[in-house]
Amino acid sequence: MASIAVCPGSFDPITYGHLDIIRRGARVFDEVYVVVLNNSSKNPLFSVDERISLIGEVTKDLKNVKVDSFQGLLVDYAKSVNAGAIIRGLRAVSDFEYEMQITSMNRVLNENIETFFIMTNNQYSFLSSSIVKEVAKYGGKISELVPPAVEGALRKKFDD
Ligand code: COD
Repeated sequence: MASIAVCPGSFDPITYGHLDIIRRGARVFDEVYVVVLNNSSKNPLFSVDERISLIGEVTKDLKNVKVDSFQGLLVDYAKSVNAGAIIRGLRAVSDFEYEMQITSMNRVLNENIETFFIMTNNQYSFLSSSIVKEVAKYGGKISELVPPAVEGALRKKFDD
């Protein structure tokens, strides 16, 4: 039976940190669904369609990665694609409390879906979508933080 995982997030926008987690997850699982979901505590800059399009562009070389979006609970999405695993990234101790909270909640909602954590690559340990947006907003260099397609999309957002 194929091992199927979902890699959920806001991806607003996708960064090299996210991409590293997706690539490494795709080496472990047969199929990985990268799914854009709503995080109720965040106010996104990019629309869901824009985020999906950017993720699709930067993961197009990964043949076992599919990109999708979902309105609702992550565990319901995972069940709909027969995924038995959720992949999350961990950057620092500061991520731990939040990740533990959502992992425990997801387990209460569906005890058959296991969460797996991938430790950040050292070079991306400081990287987040919020930091990238802030640097881009004030015209700073972001070429080492996001793929060229994402850099272009950010420049366009802030130039408009
Ligand atoms: N290095 C490694 N990992 C990274 C890096 C980096 N530099 N940057 C981000 N990551 C990881 C994050 O730790 C996370 O695991 C993943 O990449 C995605 O990050 P974000 O910030 O894009 O996504 P989040 O954390 O906003 O996603 C939260 C969800 C949208 C998944 C969550 O809110 C959710 O599941 N919403 C749906 C409703 C639901 O089911 N709620 C119940 C559970 S609380």
